[in-house]
Amino acid sequence: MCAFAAYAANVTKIIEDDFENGKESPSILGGFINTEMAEIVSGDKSVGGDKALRLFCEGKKLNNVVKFPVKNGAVYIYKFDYRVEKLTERNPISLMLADERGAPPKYSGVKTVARVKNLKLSTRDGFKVPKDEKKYTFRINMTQGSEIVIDNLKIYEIIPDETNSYLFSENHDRYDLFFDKSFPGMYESPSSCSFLDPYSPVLDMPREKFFSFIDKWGQ
Ligand SMILES: [Ca+2]
Repeated sequence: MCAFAAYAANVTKIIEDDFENGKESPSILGGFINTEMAEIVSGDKSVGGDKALRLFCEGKKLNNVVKFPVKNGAVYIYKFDYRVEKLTERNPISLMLADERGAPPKYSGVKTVARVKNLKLSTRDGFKVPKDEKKYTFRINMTQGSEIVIDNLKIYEIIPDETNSYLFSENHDRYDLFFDKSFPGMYESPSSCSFLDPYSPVLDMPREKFFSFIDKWGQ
């Protein structure tokens, strides 16, 4: 018997992979990984557990290692552990939404990892897909000459609904501090993808409950 209320927010697990199943790992079987640029490594080469995924890009023009279609208006949150093994003058990988031409939507940004070698680190962030008519993909791109081992890759999709859509403003200039009407004056809102947990109870909170300190005069 469950003592808690049923979880209602519209969250889908796209990938949750520790790569311990090797070539049978869900993200490889699911076709999310371009296996020409990826291989399973184990033992000392791993980042967590016995196995992890090494991504490399050796002189190939095509550098797109992860790509899947995303839904307009949805939010995608990713997390993973990593260790950079080979660095160039650029960031080893970049994560982005891309339109059909491969360009990021306005103000969506391109996320990277730390340019630090041989240290186990973690990252988390995400994107809001514009609510327009274009088709977008979520991509992880490799820089030529780079190598990185990743593990515990998690990507979640949140479809904002009538309860929680106030938490997710459209992409905007981060210096336009009054664009986000729910959180005016803040560079990062409490639902920023860099800290939001996809199973946070905040996603089940209507605006009136979240802003319980705001009285009927809006003060
Ligand atoms: Ca692992």
